[in-house]
Amino acid sequence: MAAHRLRPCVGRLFGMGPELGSGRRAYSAFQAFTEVLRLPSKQLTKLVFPLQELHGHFVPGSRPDLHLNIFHPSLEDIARAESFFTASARNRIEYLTSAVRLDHAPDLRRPEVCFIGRSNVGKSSLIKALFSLAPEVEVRVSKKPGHTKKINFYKVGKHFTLVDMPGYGYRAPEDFVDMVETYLKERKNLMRTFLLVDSVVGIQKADNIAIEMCEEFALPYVMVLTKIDKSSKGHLLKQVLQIQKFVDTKTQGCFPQLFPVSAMTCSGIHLLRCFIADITGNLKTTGFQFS
Ligand SMILES: Nc1nc2c(ncn2[C@@H]2O[C@H](COP(=O)(O)OP(=O)(O)O)[C@@H](O)[C@H]2O)c(=O)[nH]1
Ligand SMILES: [Mg+2]
Repeated sequence: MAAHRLRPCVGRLFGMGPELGSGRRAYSAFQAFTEVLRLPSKQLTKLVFPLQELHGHFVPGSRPDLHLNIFHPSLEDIARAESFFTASARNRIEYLTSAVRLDHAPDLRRPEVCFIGRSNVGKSSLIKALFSLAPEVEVRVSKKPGHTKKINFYKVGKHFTLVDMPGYGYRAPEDFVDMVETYLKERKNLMRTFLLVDSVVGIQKADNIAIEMCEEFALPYVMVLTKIDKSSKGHLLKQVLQIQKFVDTKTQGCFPQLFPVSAMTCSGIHLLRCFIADITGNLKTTGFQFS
């Protein structure tokens, strides 16, 4: 299936030639933050802080309203966060179980974060990219794209659980509302919902289902913009500004800072790992100006 074809964080990185962008060495090269730290600063910013890099492309003095520094951890904090996502005998990262209804969900004391979004927005690919330091984890993808009908739970050591929700929109399972709505409304250990929006097309009608749910249940949620490698810089800038405006003017519970990512180039993945480790209470970064 399509998601299998996408090897996270490979290729097109920094516009590399094919000899660098493919092959095993390149595949592993930027997974580990120690390698990232060796990059020249411009490339490091592009990989680790994609929003900041985009911001640098605005005409000086135009003051676009992007929030860049609400969560802005140090490189040391990002490196620390990585340990939570690195599988070892003492930090087991694994697929736990699937559920079709909340009463089938594991009763967990650990904090939980979940990922929701339209079918094909890139949920499974993002989860794979987040888990690229734990390559044994089997990220469940449905045989046909957009057909994830179950809520999938992944255990990240003793620290937190990451939850992949069924996609909505095109061919969404009929009982989607039952499943997702009940989960969002009633899951006691849910710390944050990550709402994925495709950066190529921006917020679509179907995305409003999830946005309205999060707003209605007063959930704290975060907008993650996927597939940022696919657009030209100009197109991406336009979309990001539009989405930022939407968040600023139309939402209450949405975290004001956007998280652009690419599962393909690994852009934004290290920062997102750090944010997850932080909001689940594991990291205690100095990255928040306020929370
Ligand atoms: N170029 C690019 N393609 C992506 C990215 N993330 C996902 N895709 C592709 O988008 C399609 C849907 O991805 P998938 O993760 O299965 O979406 P899901 O239905 O939300 O789980 C697949 O063909 C992926 O290869 C990305 O960051 N960049
Ligand atoms: Mg999926």
